[in-house]
Amino acid sequence: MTIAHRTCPICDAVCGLRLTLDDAGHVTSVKGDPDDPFSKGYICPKGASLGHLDEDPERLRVPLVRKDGEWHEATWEEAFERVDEGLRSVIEAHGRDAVAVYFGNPTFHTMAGFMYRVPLTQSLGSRNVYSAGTIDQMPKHVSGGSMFGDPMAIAVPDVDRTDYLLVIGANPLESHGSLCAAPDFPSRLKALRRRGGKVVVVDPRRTRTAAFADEHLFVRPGTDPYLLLGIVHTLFAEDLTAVGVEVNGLEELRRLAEEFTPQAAARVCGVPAEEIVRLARELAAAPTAAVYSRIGASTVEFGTLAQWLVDVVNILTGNFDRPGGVMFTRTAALEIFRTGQPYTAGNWHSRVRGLPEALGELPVATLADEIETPGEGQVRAMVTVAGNLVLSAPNGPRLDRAFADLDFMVCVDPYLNETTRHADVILPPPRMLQMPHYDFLLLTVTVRNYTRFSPQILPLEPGQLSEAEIMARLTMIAAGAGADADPAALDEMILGQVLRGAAETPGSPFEGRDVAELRAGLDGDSGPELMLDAMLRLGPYGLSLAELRANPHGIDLGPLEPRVKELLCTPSGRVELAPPRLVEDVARLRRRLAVPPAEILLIGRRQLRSNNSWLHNVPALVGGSNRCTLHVNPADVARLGLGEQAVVRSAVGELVVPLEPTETIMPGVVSLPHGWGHAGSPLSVAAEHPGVNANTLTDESVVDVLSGNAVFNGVPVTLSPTAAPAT
Ligand SMILES: Nc1nc2c(c(=O)[nH]1)N[C@H]1C(S)=C(S)[C@@H](COP(=O)(O)OP(=O)(O)OC[C@H]3O[C@@H](n4cnc5c(=O)[nH]c(N)nc54)[C@H](O)[C@@H]3O)O[C@H]1N2
Ligand SMILES: Nc1nc2c(c(=O)[nH]1)N[C@H]1C(S)=C(S)[C@@H](COP(=O)(O)OP(=O)(O)OC[C@H]3O[C@@H](n4cnc5c(=O)[nH]c(N)nc54)[C@H](O)[C@@H]3O)O[C@H]1N2
Ligand code: SF4
Ligand SMILES: [Mo]
Repeated sequence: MTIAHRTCPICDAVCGLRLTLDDAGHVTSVKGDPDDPFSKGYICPKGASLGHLDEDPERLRVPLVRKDGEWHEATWEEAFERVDEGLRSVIEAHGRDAVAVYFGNPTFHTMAGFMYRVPLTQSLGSRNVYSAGTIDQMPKHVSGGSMFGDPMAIAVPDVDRTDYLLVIGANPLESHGSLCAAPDFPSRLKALRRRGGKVVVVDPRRTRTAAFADEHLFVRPGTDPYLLLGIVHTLFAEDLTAVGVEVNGLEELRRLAEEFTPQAAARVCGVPAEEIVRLARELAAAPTAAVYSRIGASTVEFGTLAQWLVDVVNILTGNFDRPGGVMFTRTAALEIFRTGQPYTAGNWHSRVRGLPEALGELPVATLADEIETPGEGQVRAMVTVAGNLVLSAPNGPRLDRAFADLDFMVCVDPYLNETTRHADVILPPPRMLQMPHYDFLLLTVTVRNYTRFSPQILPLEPGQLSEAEIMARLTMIAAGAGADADPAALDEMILGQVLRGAAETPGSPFEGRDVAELRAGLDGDSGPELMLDAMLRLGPYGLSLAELRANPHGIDLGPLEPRVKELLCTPSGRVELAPPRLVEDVARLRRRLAVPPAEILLIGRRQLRSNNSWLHNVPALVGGSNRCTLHVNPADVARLGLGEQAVVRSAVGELVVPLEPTETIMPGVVSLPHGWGHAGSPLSVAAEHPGVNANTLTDESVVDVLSGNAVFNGVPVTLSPTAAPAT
C-alpha cells in the first residue's frame, strides 16, 4: 500500500488529494488532503472518482491509426511516421495555414500542455490557431487587455475577506469556481455570511449558489451589460463613486452611462429598477465588495462589454486591488512571462468572416468556415490536443461534418470519442498518475497566493510515452525535423531561451549568469519539470522544485496584496475605464434595444458530476441526477402544451429532449447542459447515458464581436410538443 498526494487536475479548484494505491498501482481510495493549506481536505464527487477515471479500461494505451476506415493499434514509431507524412503532404500542397490546431480545456490543466502549446503553435506556423479560450473566457482577456494593458491580468474576488459578493452568471457551488481558484467554495461562502457579509446572485436560474445566497435576482439571458450600466449610472447619479486607482476615461464613462437609467436597464434585463438602484447603493456602502462574473456573462453576445463593466463597477466602488475587493494573485512561477508590452487586439482577421485575432488565436466559432470554404489558406488538416469540439463548439454537428472532410487529422487524447473518431492518428497520453502535475495557469487566479507540485506517482510502462514527449515530438514534426527527432533537443532549446532571457534581464535573479551553468543547476526529471524549476527560481518567492517536493501538501504564500501598479502596462500608465473599442461596441448594445426579444432563450448549465464532455464514461459520475434534461418553467410547459419531452429548434438545428419542469428557471428561458451527445460512442458507459449535444442548437454565426467568443447563453429557440421518442 502506498499513500500519494496530488492536486486534482479536473477542474479549476486545485484541491489537494490523498490517494491510497495497492501494490499493483490500483487506486483504492481518494480523499481530500487535510494537510493542504488551501483546500484543507475538501473533495468533490469528481475528485473522489479520480481513480476510476484514471483506470478507465477504455482509455487508450497505445496509438491508434486509421487505415481504410478501420482502427489499428500502432507503435509510436508508426504513429509518428504517419503524422509526419500527413502533415507534410498538406503543408507541401497547401501551405502552413492549411493546418489548424485546437488546444482544448485540459491542455490548460497539464504541464505538457502549458510547456508545448506555444512551441507547437510556432512550429506549425499557421494563422489557424484555436483554443478553448474563445468558447470560454476570451472576453475577460480582451477587457483586461484593454483596461490594464495585460490580457492575463485577471482580478479575482477576495472571497475570504469580502463583505459583499455579487455573483453574475457563475455557479461556483456546482462549477467550484472558474478564473477564481478557491477550493471548497461552499465553506468560503458560508464563512462570508457568518462574518455578517452578504451574497447576491444574478442568474436566469435559481442555482445551487443562488439558493444558498442571501438574495437571488432573475435576469434575462444576455442582458447583464444593461444591468451593469444601470448600476454605473446610479453610482454617478447618486455621487457614490470612490475610485482608488489612477484612471482615464471617468467622464466619458459617466456620459456613456447617462442614457442607461435604472428604468431603461430594467426594461431590457428584467431586474426591477429599484433593485438595480439598491444593488448600486449596497455595493458602494459595503465596507468591501466584489463583483464576480463567469460563463453566464462571458459566452454571450456582449461578453466583452459585460466583463469590462464588472471591473468598472469594482473600480468605481473603490473595490479594485484592495483586500476584500477584487485582487491580483502573485504567482510562484509565472510572473516572468509578464512582458510589460501593452496589449493590442485584432492584429489579424480570420480569412472567411474577418473575425479578429485575440491572444494570437482565431475564434472557434469560425473554424468550420475555415475548413469548408475553398481558396488560399483553406484548412485541410487538424491537430487537436485535449479537445472534443464536436460536443463543445457552437454548432458542433457542422464541425463533425467538416472534420470528416479533412485530408488529415491527429489528436492527442486518451479517448476515442465524438471528435477523435475523425482522426487518422490518435496519440494517447499516459494515465494522470503517470504524469507530474503543476497548475501553471490555474495558480495565476488563486484567492490566496499558493503553490503545489505533484510528482509522478506511477512509472511509465516500457515503451510508453509521457504527454511531454508526445507534444515535443509533434512539435518537432511540425517544425520539419521528422518523425524520429529527439524531443530532448527541443526541451534544451526552450530552456536555453528562458535562461538566456533571464540572464539578459536587468534585475532578474539570473542576471549576468552563465547559461550553461544555470542549466546544469536545474532540477527535474523531464522538460516540464526543469522548466518549472527555472520558473520557480526566477519567481518572486525564490522557490525551487526541490522545495516544492519537500512540501507535498503545498505551500501557502499568504493573502493577496495590492499590486495593480506592477501589472499595469497601458500606454498611459493608468487604468483605462473607457477603452475606445469597448466604447464603440456600446453602440451595438444601443441598437439591440430596438430588436424585439425572442420568446424563448436557451442557456446552459453545469452539473456537479460532469466536467464538460469527458467524464461520462465513469459509472459513478453518470445516472441519478446527472441527466441531460431541458429545464423549463412549468408556466411555459402549460402555455405550450408540452408533454414529457419537446422539440427544441434554433436557427441552426433541432433536438428532441426530455423536459424537467422546474420553478428554478425563469419563464421564457430553458437550460440544457453541454458535453452530452454520446449516442453511438465506442465508450460503453457514455453510450448508455448518451444525452443530446446542446451545441446542435448553438449558432456559430453569432459571436461577441470584440473577442470572437462563442455564444452559448441567450440563444433564441422555439419549443413544440412531440410524440416521438427522445433522441
Ligand atoms: N453549449 C455549451 N458549450 C460549451 C460550454 C457551455 O457552457 N455551453 N462551455 C465551454 C467551455 S467553458 C469549455 S472550457 C469547453 C471545453 O471543451 P473542450 O476544450 O473540447 O474540452 P472537453 O469537452 O473537456 O474535452 C476534453 C478532451 O480532452 C481529453 N483529455 C482529458 N484529459 C486529457 C489529458 O490529460 N491530456 C490530453 N491530451 N487530453 C485529455 C478528453 O478525452 C476530451 O477529449 O466547452 C465549451 N462548450
Ligand atoms: N461540475 C462542473 N464543474 C466545472 C465544469 C463542468 O462542466 N462541470 N466546467 C469547468 C469549466 S471549463 C468552466 S469554464 C467553469 C465555469 O464556471 P461557471 O461559470 O461558474 O459555471 P456555469 O455553471 O456555466 O455558470 C454559469 C451560470 O450563468 C448562468 N447564466 C446563463 N446565462 C446567463 C446570463 O445571460 N446572465 C447571467 N447573469 N447568468 C447567466 C447559468 O444559469 C449558470 O448558472 O466550470 C468549470 N467547472
Ligand atoms: S472541486 Fe474540482 S479540483 Fe476539487 S476535487 Fe472536485 S474536480 Fe477536483
Ligand atoms: Mo471552460
